[in-house]
Amino acid sequence: MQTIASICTFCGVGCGLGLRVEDGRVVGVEPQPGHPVSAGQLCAKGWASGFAIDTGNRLRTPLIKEHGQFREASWDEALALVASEFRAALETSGPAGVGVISCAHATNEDNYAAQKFARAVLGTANIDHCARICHSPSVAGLSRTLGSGAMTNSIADIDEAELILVIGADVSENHAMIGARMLRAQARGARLIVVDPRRTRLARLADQHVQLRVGSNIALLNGLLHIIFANGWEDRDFLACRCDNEAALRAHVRDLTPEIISAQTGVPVLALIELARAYSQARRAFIAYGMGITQFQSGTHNVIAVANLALVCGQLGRPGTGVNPLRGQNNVQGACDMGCLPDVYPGYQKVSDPEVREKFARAWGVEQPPAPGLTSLGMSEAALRGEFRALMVLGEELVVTDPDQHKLARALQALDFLVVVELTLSETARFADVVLPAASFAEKDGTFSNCERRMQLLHKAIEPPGQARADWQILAALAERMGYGGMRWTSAAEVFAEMAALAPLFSAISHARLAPAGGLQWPCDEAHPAGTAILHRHCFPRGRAQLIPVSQVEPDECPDADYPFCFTTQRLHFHYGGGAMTRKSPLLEREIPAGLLFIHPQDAARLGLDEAQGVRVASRRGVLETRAHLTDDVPLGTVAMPYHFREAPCNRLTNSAQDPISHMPELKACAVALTPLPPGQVPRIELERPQEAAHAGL
Ligand SMILES: Nc1nc2c(c(=O)[nH]1)N[C@H]1C(S)=C(S)[C@@H](COP(=O)(O)OP(=O)(O)OC[C@H]3O[C@@H](n4cnc5c(=O)[nH]c(N)nc54)[C@H](O)[C@@H]3O)O[C@H]1N2
Ligand SMILES: Nc1nc2c(c(=O)[nH]1)N[C@H]1C(S)=C(S)[C@@H](COP(=O)(O)OP(=O)(O)OC[C@H]3O[C@@H](n4cnc5c(=O)[nH]c(N)nc54)[C@H](O)[C@@H]3O)O[C@H]1N2
Ligand code: SF4
Ligand SMILES: [Mo]
Repeated sequence: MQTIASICTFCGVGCGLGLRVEDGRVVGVEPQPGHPVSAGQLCAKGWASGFAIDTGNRLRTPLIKEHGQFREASWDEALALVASEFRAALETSGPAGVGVISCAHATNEDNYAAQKFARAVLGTANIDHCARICHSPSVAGLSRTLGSGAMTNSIADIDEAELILVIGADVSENHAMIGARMLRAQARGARLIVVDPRRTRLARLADQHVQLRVGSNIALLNGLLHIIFANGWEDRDFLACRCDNEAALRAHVRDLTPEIISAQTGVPVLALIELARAYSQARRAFIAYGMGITQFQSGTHNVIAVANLALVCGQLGRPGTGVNPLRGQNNVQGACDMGCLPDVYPGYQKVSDPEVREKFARAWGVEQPPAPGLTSLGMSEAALRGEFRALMVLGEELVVTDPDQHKLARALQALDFLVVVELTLSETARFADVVLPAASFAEKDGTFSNCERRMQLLHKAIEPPGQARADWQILAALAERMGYGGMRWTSAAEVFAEMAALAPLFSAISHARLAPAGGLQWPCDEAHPAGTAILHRHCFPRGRAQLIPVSQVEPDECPDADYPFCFTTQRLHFHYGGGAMTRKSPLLEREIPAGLLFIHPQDAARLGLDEAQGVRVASRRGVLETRAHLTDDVPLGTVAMPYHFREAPCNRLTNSAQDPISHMPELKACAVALTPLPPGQVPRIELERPQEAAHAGL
């Protein structure tokens, strides 16, 4: 038996794994001792990684759909078909009518190849991935205020903090090893404050739980600034030396008294004052935030409001401080770093800059699209308008994870051609004309970037099942078919070297330098050969930081007489994303095997709804049935559902209203109506598949 060093394929913490291999199979998983992030530990999902790549239901050959049924095909036939369909779409509607959605579970090398395939082979700027519906507001908001959209500090900084402020993140469920670190820091004396409408496990253990109303983040953060300025608790030196626009921000919050803010947020005045004092007066205060900040139509402004608070209090650029967006997927930081976004090339070099376009045109030998492209939701909206024809999706379960499932299903139906590159026949793959089998993380070499900007090497432990290949190899083969010879790489290390030569942020990183375990944090270049643990120590990439006044925006859809409950969505520790990788594990599935609706016992009593009783949940966009779970962890008038269960797809209900800056949809708030099912009636499980519903015109 051999143990091969790898990195967990689930969340952005980036824990170090050892894959135990026997007879060409992964037979077990162990934590990497001494790993800089996980220090020899793993959460329940990490331990269950073997199931994520289980060969039981993995795709082994390409599939082509004929008369509504898939049949097996050779790589030769499948690639020829994909190439000819993309050519046909390009002829009819030009580069604007084709696009690629990349995969935040795949490696940096896969993601570099995906954006190069889009930009150099298809000649389109339409390239995006799930960061759109995750931390795109962080990229937009933090680049405007600080000049860089990633975590400013490192996970280890939690140990240095005197105060840890968690806003809109359920850390012990979703970034378990970071949650555990926060609790250890608290045990050593750090103060832990959680700002969340739900009483999460971490909130229950915190020194203060600030239970604000869903969607009232900006009101709360502006209210804290008012209190801080009114009491002279701001960091005057930091403001004077490092920030622009202080006067405008002061004027903006002058009238936002604690009484007004308390009425808007539902947080008592004294709790507001306690929080403002504790955060501003701590010597080192670390902010971590998540989807409770970003997944709103005001997502970018929510992020700006968080940055304003940290800047005004000078809680940046030092150990134990910072503004730290907890990136979600194991390699979502990397997919952004690699330029799988419609407005930036690898290393955040802007598409709108003619010199940058010229640089990539020269390097790749192909003229570059002149302007930023469509976002993922932009592509589906263009498909509904008949302006977008052919789409490649690499490992994203859009049908379960995008908002407004019926609308998304109609958009996929409206395409002339869909190719999905996946590990298994996912719900999204069922819509495809061609499905291509991808290698999982255990079956390829490459790198992942965790949420603290740490690039880490993973090693191929086993052969992929059947004819499956790494995403970059599939993209390179397709490029060749389409007459482009610029992707003839022979190894993942070679892909990485090409990328690093074009992206100054990563210029001193290579597979060889990453080989000793532990990884390197970018920026890592000639000036910082050992990487950078803390950003913005002496100055910001944009020089001085920009304070930007922002105002409270209510959710697009608020409860009313027809849809009287506020509906929000969340995650569960034992499941992941659309469920494709965790629901195969009997251990994880045993913990929570089905969808559920969390509702306050008083709301349930008013409706006559008992624990575990079936309930119909309807929004303006769709309806589903599931079971109620009564808990006062959710506030009165608000109900919550996890999004992992395709049989109870909460995204059938969610709203696709978007942030005008980042195009993030409002996944954290819409309005629903509830109707209890007769006692004893089992909720209708969604056996009907979304593509059949789309055919029926739903
Ligand atoms: N087990 C597990 N872990 C995961 C994932 C998974 O699917 N399963 N997914 C990964 C991914 S992709 C991501 S992005 C991360 C996400 O990790 P988190 O950011 O922790 O994700 P959520 O649980 O969706 O939302 C966080 C919290 O926001 C709160 N919230 C809702 N509305 C508001 C509001 O108006 N204000 C505030 N302050 N809070 C609000 C919710 O109650 C919830 O507790 O997790 C990663 N880790
Ligand atoms: N209502 C609601 N909806 C949400 C959210 C929410 O909080 N509420 N959160 C949103 C967020 S933050 C996110 S990030 C998205 C996540 O949305 P998705 O990215 O769609 O979710 P995952 O389930 O992580 O899907 C990943 C797919 O990648 C495949 N895969 C894994 N490794 C590889 C690989 O190496 N190559 C290829 N080709 N495929 C691979 C897996 O088989 C799986 O099907 O969901 C979003 N949707
Ligand atoms: S905390 Fe995240 S990276 Fe670490 S083992 Fe759990 S799922 Fe994997
Ligand atoms: Mo995410």
